[in-house]
Amino acid sequence: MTDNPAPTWLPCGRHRLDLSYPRVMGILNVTPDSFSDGGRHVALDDALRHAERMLAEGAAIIDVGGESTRPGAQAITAQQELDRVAPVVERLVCELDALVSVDTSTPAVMRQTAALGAGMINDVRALQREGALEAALGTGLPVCLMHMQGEPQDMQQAPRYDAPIEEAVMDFLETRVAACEAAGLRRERLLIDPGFGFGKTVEHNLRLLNRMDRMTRFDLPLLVGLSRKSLIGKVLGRPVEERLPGGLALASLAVERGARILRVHDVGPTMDAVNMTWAVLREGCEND
Ligand code: 7PJ
Repeated sequence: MTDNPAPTWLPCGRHRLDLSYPRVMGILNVTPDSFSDGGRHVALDDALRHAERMLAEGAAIIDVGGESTRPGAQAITAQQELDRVAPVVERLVCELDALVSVDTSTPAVMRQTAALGAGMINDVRALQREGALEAALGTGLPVCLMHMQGEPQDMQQAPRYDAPIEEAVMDFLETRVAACEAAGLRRERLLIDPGFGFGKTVEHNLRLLNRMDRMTRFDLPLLVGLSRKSLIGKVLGRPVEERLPGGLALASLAVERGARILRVHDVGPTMDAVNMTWAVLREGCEND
């Protein structure tokens, strides 16, 4: 098994996240469609119910995202993003006492959701937007730094790298971790994510997962998002609603390669896959 000496406890606002074993992060998308006009309150209640179910199934974190980062997605304003995300964060914190992570690159969203009780920042742009580093620093919350090449609008248009993909990703993350530390963000507050599907071909994604054990040299908690992604569709020829078995295989491999947080849509099945994988890895470890 991959020994990952990353810190065991991560302080996340009012919560402390135990990372001595792999944890599951449930995805809660607050998309524009679900928040149109009169459906707003219904959609908010639906989102809360979905989060409640993911928590009951064992999710340690609920990741709330208001800006679509899917390939080809269009940009939205900070206010639009805040209007989508803030009411959900507030209710998740107050009504469910959930550990909420906010999937955002927007400084104002980081600041305001932290004030509402969010416990983690998940930034697919690794705090590269203007003012994001300072905003994240001001919240005192842990931040997940993800690798992405390009922007969602164009990242999947023939992505290519001059170095082997795992080297390119690790170089980028090393640079971002250094920039964060230079700005005063403590290393104990950082997590890293190779960013599967973000400016990467199927071959890049497969190779990156296969060599992901190398990323444990950062001694930082490793977060991965593979759930329902198009690499599963492309390898298996499955539409998005039939990608769970493929996703569970990837989740299991990711845990073996050192992942400590799995960002997924299907919390219950992923818990079983992860816990089963961990039982085997831990047994091997204890008998050494
Ligand atoms: C990821 C994410 C990921 C992190 C999305 C999708 C696209 N955040 N946000 N890692 N993916 N940290 O879920 O298909 O892989 S949105």
